[in-house]
Amino acid sequence: MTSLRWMILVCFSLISVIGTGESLTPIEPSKTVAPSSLAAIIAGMSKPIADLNASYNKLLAQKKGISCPCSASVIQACNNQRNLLNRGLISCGSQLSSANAQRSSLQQQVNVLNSQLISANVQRSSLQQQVNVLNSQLRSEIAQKTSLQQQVNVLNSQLSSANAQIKSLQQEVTVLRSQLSSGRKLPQNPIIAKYQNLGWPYFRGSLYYVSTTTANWQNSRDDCLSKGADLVVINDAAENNFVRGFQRKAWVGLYKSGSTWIWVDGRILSPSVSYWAPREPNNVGNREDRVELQRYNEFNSWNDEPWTTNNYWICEKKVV
Ligand SMILES: [Ca+2]
Ligand SMILES: [Ca+2]
Repeated sequence: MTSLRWMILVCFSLISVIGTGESLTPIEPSKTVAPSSLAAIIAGMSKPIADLNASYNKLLAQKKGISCPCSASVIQACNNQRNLLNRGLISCGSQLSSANAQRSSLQQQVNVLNSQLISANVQRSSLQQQVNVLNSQLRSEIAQKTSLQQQVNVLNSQLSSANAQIKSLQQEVTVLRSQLSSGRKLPQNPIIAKYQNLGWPYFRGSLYYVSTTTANWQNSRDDCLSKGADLVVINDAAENNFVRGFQRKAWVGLYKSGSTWIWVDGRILSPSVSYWAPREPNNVGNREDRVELQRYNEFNSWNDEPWTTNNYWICEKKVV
């Protein structure tokens, strides 16, 4: 009986050692155990013993599971593969180092190119500024050329008129010479006669025309030129009084070039032969660059006026 109880205790101890995880209540040895109690204890051991067997079988299964299933040839193959992979790894490392070196070199090239790009942009900016300056100069020169061309056109127009007058005078000279050589009495100047017949009044060597319509300064002058004359040049007080007698607010042949007043025959206005109205010329709007006979009832009668104003006009044709 005592040995049986010790066997049970050993079993309990084994269960604890192999770690079934189940806890059993240890049975203290007793010197006085009744046979019925012992039978009950044995009966109560059935389940722990069954559990113990299950744990044993489980451990056996685990032991089989952790045993190496690989043969030597498989291990050798694995080692070969590992060596192969290691060599590949070394090769990759070498390529990586080479690629890093190339990347570093390329980065340096990129830095150099960026530096060159910055320098090129600075040069481009400088060149653009020079281009802007040159364009500005070009526009200014074109404007000057246009202005000069306009002046040339005016001068050409004056030249044409002068040439026409010269030709007319030459014809008159030819006629007069012919008459002189024939000993005939000189008739009245045919030019004076011709224009007086057209209604042009004569005054001290000039013939005059007063328009019956109005036009701007340039068109007025063009009309005079087409008649073999030009806008009137007022040479003195007597002539100023004469043209005032027409009682017309009319253009005369005086215009401004820059800040200088010039007559259409090219002479600069003399301050001593100027008959400006009070507070004139006042250049209103900074665009009054032509002269009209405005206050014709007053001796000081001139006014500066924009060339676009429509006025009557007075032509003068010198014949002496
Ligand atoms: Ca005159
Ligand atoms: Ca004025």
